[in-house]
Amino acid sequence: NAMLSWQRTSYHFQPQKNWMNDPNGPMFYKGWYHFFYQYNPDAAVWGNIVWAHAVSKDLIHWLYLPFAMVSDHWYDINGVWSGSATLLPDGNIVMLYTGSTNESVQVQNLAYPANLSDPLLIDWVKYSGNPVLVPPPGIGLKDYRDPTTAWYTPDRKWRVTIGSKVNTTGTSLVYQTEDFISYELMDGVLHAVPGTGMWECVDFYPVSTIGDIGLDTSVIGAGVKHVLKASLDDDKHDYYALGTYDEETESWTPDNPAEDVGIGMRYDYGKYYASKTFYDQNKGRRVLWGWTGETDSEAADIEKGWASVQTIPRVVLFDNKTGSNLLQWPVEEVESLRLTSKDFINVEVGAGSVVPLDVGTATQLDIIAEFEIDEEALEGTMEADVGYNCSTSGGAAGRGRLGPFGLLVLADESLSEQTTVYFYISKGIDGNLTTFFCSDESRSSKANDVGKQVYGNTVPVLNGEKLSMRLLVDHSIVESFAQGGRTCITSRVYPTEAIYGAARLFLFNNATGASVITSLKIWKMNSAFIRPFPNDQRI
Ligand code: DQQ
Repeated sequence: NAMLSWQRTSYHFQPQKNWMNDPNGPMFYKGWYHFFYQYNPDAAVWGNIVWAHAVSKDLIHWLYLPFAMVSDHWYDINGVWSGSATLLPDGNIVMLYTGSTNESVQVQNLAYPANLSDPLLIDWVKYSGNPVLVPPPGIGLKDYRDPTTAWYTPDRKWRVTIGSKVNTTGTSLVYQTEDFISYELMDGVLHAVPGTGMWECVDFYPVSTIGDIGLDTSVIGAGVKHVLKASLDDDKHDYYALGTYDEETESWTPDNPAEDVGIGMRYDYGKYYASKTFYDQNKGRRVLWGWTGETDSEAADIEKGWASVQTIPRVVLFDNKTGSNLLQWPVEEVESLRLTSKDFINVEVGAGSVVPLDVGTATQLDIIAEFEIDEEALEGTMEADVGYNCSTSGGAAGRGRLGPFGLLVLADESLSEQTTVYFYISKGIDGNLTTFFCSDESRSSKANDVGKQVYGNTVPVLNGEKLSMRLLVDHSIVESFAQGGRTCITSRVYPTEAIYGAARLFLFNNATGASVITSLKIWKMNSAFIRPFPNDQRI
């Protein structure tokens, strides 16, 4: 439907039509980034799930390939569900995925490339002895899915973890294998958190505490922490925690039990789910993929004929300044889409004002902005807005002493539509400041049948740091990163006025008691080439 075509993104990965969900099996192989994804070939709603496949040289421009795996055996006839790739030291590639069987039981299956000399890895073979794993005693037949990338242990065995739940306790089982065909279930679980429900798409990987580099999945030892991430089926958010992995007991312990998996930090406080990392040996980094679903109605998805986008892949690092969170930042390759830029230096935004930023059409942007709040106001203010909450304190329209201030993106000239991304500072009686980073969708669209939430959370700001944000704007998605990626928010929005040439950009400051000084650099972004692989160029 051409009328809804402005909602398509221009540089985010999405299929040409129909439904997409989780990222699967990402890897770098023989010069190509491979990306698989949950896909419905028949409709713009979830169902009939196959593994679709695309390749890229740079994680930005993509070529669609034929489906890698479809439902064609009793053990995956109800769906080829999520899974992960493991690159073996001998050059082989192992793909483990969940099949939903003819009886809708969740089992784990093994697949591998038919031809390792094909850099495109077009053909995949399912192991003849599938399934290789079935739900063990005590685990529900439908609570057993999404195997991780395997890691290699000092006792020369591979280990894989698979999310599940026992009653309402979310957990992840660990298996040991030498050949990916026969497995031994380990005694203890990797970890479990009461009340968190089914853990989908578990991810488990090391991060370096001593250098800004990515680590391959099997790295252990000094200078390493382990991240455990679960996608909570009950509330559809991706939660992570930092902790220590003990390969003897095969268990993981959170650094801070109050910030455990599912009750603490999220990768992203907006619309973001079923994410997965991989180690990119090409650039020595760990790259995170995450799925952003629609927040409009199913009827609208059917009408427009497609649903979902993937966020721009993010590099994940341990934040050794705070020591307590990750940093996520869009891969550097996205900067190759930057076209002309405009700088705005030391723009004063008075309390209660809106300042237009003349960048012309503002549908495809990369924005870097720094904010300094008036020192005197900051110091002169006594207690302010203790108990502030992005979602419940009135959003961008709610006025406090020291916020909100930030950007209005995907706005029309009259501001009848706007998506806001902002900081809000609250001050305790002890003088301590807490900074919030939020995104308000409540006026993002005149349409009634779309989700319009106010998202966000606190963001750590260290002494001497300016407030900073980076935004990637692409028609109907806004990815926002505060303080170098300590807190991230993805908004899926459906403007009806602020589209094409009518989309504008503004600064705003709704604080009652402080002005802010802002400096920005704003790039117009090119579109990415995302299209079928040209037949005649297949090797
Ligand atoms: N999506 C897949 C499952 C996974 C869920 C099915 C998460 O494997 O648990 O499409 O979105």
